[in-house]
Amino acid sequence: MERLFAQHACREKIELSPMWLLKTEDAGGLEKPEKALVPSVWESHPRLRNYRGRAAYTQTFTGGGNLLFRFGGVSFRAKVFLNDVLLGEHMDAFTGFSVLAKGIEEGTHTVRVAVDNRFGPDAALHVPNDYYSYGGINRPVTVERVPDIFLTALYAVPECKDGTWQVHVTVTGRNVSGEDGTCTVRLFLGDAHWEEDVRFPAGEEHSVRFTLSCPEVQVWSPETPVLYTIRACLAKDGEVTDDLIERFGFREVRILGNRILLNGQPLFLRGFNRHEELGAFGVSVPVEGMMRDLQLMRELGANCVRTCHYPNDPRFLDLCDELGMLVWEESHARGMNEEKMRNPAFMPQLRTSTREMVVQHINHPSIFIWGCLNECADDTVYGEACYREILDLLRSLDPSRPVTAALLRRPGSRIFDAPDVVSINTYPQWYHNASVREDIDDKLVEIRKKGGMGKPIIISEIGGGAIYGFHDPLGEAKWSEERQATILRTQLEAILSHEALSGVFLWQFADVRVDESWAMSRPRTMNNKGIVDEYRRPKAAYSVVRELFHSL
Ligand code: ADA
Repeated sequence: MERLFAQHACREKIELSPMWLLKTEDAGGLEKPEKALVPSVWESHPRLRNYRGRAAYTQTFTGGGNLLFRFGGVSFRAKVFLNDVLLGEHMDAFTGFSVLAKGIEEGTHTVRVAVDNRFGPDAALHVPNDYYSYGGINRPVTVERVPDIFLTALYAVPECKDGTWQVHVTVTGRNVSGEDGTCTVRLFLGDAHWEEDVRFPAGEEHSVRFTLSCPEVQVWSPETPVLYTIRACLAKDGEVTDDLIERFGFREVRILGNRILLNGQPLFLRGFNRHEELGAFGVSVPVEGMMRDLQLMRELGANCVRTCHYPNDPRFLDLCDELGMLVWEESHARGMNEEKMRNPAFMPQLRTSTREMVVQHINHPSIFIWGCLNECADDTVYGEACYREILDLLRSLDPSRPVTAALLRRPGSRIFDAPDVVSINTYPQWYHNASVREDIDDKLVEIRKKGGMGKPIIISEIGGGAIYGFHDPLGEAKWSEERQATILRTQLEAILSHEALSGVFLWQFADVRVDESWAMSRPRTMNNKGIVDEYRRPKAAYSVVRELFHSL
């Protein structure tokens, strides 16, 4: 199941067995090929827990025609072969991609995915980091049989104009034949339908736009997460040849002065930073685990989640749409200094991650803000230019949502004027001993002085660590559950009573694995700042957060 709803009513899907054959190629791997479930990361295999290298996943299936292979995510270099012919490649674990095999004869075929999670200069975003870069096919794979002209995207962006809702729809089709072709594009939304004859030039992708007026709709909100289904069809000589189904919601996010408005009402964000990771499953989180995380967050009184530091599985976003959980989604990049940002591969890969995130996730009503470039070199001239470019790219890809970036906790940022919402990561009481109120007030002075005056401000990270099960009778020792609970209480009380702030994302929801190079400052080679551990066992801070989030 790659989504929580069917994306096609008429396109033929070729069922692949979830059981693939995995063969590793480097030291520390398997001696013999073994069966492996897809999706999953190879680190979930007890012998591959620390394997960093190359591997191949193979699978046979029966089918033919134009075959579209869609990958939700491969961590983190992928090359896809059909019967040993290279179809395409992709870099980065956190966005989907597809490859097409044209005019394949009916029969039994072998698909092979060569995966590589070794670090290297060609991988500018996947670097040894304060989270783990896993190996494997981490999100679902589908194979579909498509006609020569088929649908590749359906965007539905709602707008409330003079009190009336409309939705701007873009339907994109691709013609993979050698000749221009004309199809009827039909759109269905509720009881209404629209259609237009469209010419698709040979060998190209072509889009057509509709603005649909929707006078009577139910608005999506965290309390009433009402979703609408829209279906686009292609028809030829009266017969439907392809279709694509998407879900969206009618809701509006606006910035008014220093407040973020959702459907005209000011938002106060109470949320968590959540890495896409669950215990031994690593970054390949089963959908049941995603749902449970969201249930825990709701139980804790949260209304939002930040997908630090990369785009998430669309199934997680589907669940957020369903449950009314607001999402800050950000493209991939964490903690890059100027040297890393100057890697020639950095900006091209970041642009791709940003573009793929927005075009793949634009329909999710739960996403209320786009983010980028967590704690990179926003205090240097070069870094500033990168931030400005990516924030502008986000705006140009989707003018309907505000943009932000979680900035360094040290002073000197050059870009407080650039985002629509200013977001700050700070760890008073954990990394430094300042009073929380004074620490935040100092930062507010700096933000206002340097171009952020009048904008909404969010604390995008704050927290402290605890090792699950480590108790200090005096409650004073760092890494004890008691000390973490005290720190979070002090931090949250200061933030929740601060009139100038628009919300907080606690760092972090659950403990996560980190790269070994971080081990000396990260006991257990984990980032232990979760209020639950990697298996979601609550620490003492859990009930503190629940009490304070619910007190609002
Ligand atoms: C930063 C960073 C996080 C994490 C955190 C921490 O704010 O954005 O990814 O590393 O610090 O735990 O120190």
